[in-house]
Amino acid sequence: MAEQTVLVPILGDQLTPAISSLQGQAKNSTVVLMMEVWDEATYVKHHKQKIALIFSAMRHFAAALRDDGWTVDYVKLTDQDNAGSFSGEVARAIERHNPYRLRITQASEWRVQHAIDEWEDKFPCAIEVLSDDRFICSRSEFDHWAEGRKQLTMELFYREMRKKTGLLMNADGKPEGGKWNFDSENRQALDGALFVPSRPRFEPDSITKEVLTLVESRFGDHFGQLEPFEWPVTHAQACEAADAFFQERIENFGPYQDAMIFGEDDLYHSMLSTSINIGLLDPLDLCLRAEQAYRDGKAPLNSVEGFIRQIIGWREYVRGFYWHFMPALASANELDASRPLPELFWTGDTKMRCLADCIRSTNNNAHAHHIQRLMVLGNFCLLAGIDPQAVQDWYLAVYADAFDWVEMPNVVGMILYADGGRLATKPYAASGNYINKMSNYCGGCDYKVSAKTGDDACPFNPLYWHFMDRHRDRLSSNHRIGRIYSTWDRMSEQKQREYIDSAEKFLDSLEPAREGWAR
Ligand code: FAD
Ligand code: DLZ
Ligand code: SF4
Repeated sequence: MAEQTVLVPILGDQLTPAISSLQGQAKNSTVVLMMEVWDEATYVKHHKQKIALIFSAMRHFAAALRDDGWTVDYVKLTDQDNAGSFSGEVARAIERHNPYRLRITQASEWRVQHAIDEWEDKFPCAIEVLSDDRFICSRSEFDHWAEGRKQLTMELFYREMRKKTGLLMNADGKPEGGKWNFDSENRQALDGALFVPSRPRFEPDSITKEVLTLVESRFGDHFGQLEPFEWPVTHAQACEAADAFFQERIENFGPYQDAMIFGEDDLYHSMLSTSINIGLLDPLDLCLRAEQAYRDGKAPLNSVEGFIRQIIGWREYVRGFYWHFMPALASANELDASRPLPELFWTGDTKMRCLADCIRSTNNNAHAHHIQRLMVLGNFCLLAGIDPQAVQDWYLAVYADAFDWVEMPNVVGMILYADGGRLATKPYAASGNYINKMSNYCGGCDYKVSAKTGDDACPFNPLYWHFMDRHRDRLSSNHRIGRIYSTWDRMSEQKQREYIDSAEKFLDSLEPAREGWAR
């Protein structure tokens, strides 16, 4: 090793060979540091599959770097004097390697970046923090776009990203197909008989098997089923998963994006978020492949535009939004929601068939698809007035693709309206009708979706009006929602009372989660 050593810590979601911290580095003077640390695995008690995914992908990535000629100092969770935190491990590595400089790509999460910001004063070497160029929109670019805007409309941001990337843009500067957004074609319910090709599932190799044993022994009390563990853990596996999506499922991705079928966990979704978020797949590359599928006549525009919008629209937008509003975003609670998260979110023990199925999928796969997270689980949390901190902890803990920067705007802004409407123009509140329209859940449910009040009524029905009634002051002036109050006002006092009483009886029946599930 040359005298002028540079230490390059690579975090668990930076598993990209071209990560900015490695760009331009000479292999003979660089020590890559990778750390399995107790703090990261337990600051919330992540789903077992999530910990296994990160550790296994980290170990495979370290092996690939070594094969490519890099020196990698890999600290395992079980290493005897593991310090348990990023800062502790970096301190030990500095003693071991005596680097003159430490180079790191900005952490994706505020919590971790905050710790990195203290390294300058803590450590004897120079600290260089590089921006994460795997995102299409830089943090400063988002801040510039957001400046002076009261409402940060995703659709407008998305158009800027279309122009910036040229994706689905024509030579005359107009969007392909004459429209920016084909969402109106993407709301079809699914016939349960429709054939859905299953995604590739990856057998654990020896590295993953070792990690699975470690996770079971150290994190056995965390939520979720560990096996079967089938997530891609290498770039090659993630590419295979992406290939299968582009060959078999993207065609139907758009139309059935919001559909839900009991027991069907993937449908036509890409199931690529875990791979994208930890760096195994490049988001822009995926969008280019989606566009190619359209240009080659293999997928319709509504599917391809929808997929691209999720990535260069929503994904980039929530990341910019997160950094723009942190750290205040973490404690935002505009609707003063304070109810504890119910125990059923951890056990799935509920007669509500839609909730039970989404929680089953979450438990089995560390995954639920977007509309389940938004319109079943999220809608429930919004209507029941669950404390935003508890909801954040839950979503962060249970999903394998969950990192603060993407989970928090979706929870605080999109589902809970706790940011006061900066992200969403109105709360995504819905009664049982919506779920009935988009799924086959209600048919086999103990509750009746058609019943509005009473013990056998779908709980979403009275909860919807309870929510509207208790937030009247805040919401009635919202032009997208205000007219709902005319419907409420036209109801008899007795009907209104029945709604409120049914909702309160249901809310009173919810058992709060026992201590120790999330933290
Ligand atoms: P697809 O349906 O195939 O979509 C393609 C890709 O678009 C996804 O892989 C993802 O990268 C991106 N995407 C889609 N919607 C969003 C969105 N709203 N925000 C950011 N990216 C999006 N996604 C995460 O990656 N991590 C999270 O922690 C997370 N938490 C969420 C919490 C809530 C309350 C909600 C409503 C959504 C959340 N999402 C999160 C977004 C979305 O649910 C997941 O990205 C998606 O379900 C992942 O499955 P998929 O790869 O099959 O996605
Ligand atoms: C999620 C996670 C877990 C469970 N464990 C680790 C770990 O031991 N080492 C690591 O480098 N990263 C881990 N991660 C992902 C990190 O939490 C993620 O990289 C940072 O939070 C990014 O800010
Ligand atoms: Fe869910 Fe209500 Fe339908 Fe039951 S009736 S599945 S609780 S929406």
